[in-house]
Amino acid sequence: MFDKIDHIGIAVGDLEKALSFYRDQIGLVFNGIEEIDEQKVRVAFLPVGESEIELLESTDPAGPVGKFIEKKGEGVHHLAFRVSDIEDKLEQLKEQGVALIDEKPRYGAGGAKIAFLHPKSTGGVLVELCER
Ligand code: CMX
Repeated sequence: MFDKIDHIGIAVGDLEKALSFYRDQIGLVFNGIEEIDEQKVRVAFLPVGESEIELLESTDPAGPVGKFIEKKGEGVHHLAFRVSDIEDKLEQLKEQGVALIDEKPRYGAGGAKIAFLHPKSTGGVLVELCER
């Protein structure tokens, strides 16, 4: 059903500081920064193997990442699975009783279609479906 881990999202207080570890110290390739107004975040993607690390810096304390950092501090924020036919997957999961945050996909970083599942259905992990 899920093809692979597309990316792991990490909430950070300061993108530049986080890059000094992920890019400069452990040497991951840095593919640039994108601001996603709708999500109130600035993100940096760093591919590693078949997946990517997504560093998320909040641009608004009231946004989802700002609220997460205020409550839990910096750390792993979400796990994104690559899927095909995201609309079908959302429909199937809904029929199985999984709590969806997004009933319909929206557009995320890099123009991907994304949708979130609620952590109350996933063992406390914010899960994203991602179709590229
Ligand atoms: N991981 C695990 N649990 C999380 C979480 C996360 N990232 N974010 C929130 N939660 C938990 C909270 O701890 C809380 O649990 P309890 O009810 O047990 O206390 C519950 O979810 C509700 O959280 P909240 O702080 O009250 O926050 P909201 O209800 O306002 O929103 C959520 C929570 C998940 C619906 C919201 O953050 C959301 O819509 N997230 C999806 C969008 C997002 O994260 N975008 C940024 C990513 C950008 C990108 O990759 O494109």
